[in-house]
Amino acid sequence: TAEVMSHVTAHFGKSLDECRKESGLSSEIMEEFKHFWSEDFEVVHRELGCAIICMSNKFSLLKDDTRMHHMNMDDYIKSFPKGDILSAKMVELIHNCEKQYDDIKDDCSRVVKVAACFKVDAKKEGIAPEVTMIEAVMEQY
Ligand code: BOM
Repeated sequence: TAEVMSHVTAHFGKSLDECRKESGLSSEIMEEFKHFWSEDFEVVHRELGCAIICMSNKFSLLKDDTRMHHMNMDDYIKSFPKGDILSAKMVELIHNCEKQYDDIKDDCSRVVKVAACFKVDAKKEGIAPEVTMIEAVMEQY
């Protein structure tokens, strides 16, 4: 659900600062990670893909081939309140997006495409949070 996704985003987003330098993601492109879900934020910058890789690595969410580690992602989502009702759907959506962009060799470019696809599909599924929902839980992390 969107509520659970707000918790995952609030926690995951905290690692952005640690990844800014190595990813080259400026605050002009993305001020805070919560804006990922904003209606008028476009998920297009290669640097955002690099940042998502760096952030995911903090939580061991990727395999050596820079694709999602299904079991670790499942465990990570389940660590949040009611995470068990989101985990399978989220892993499915991300994996479905990965399959669509598997031919892109550059890891950062591929991951930003996967992330954009995931944003669209999460909205379709009604599990995309509003930025205000993320703000409401951010202080818990
Ligand atoms: O193939 C690489 C898979 C990358 C997985 C991450 C995709 C989604 C990242 C953008 C959205 C984040 C929102 C919440 C935290 C997800 C872990």
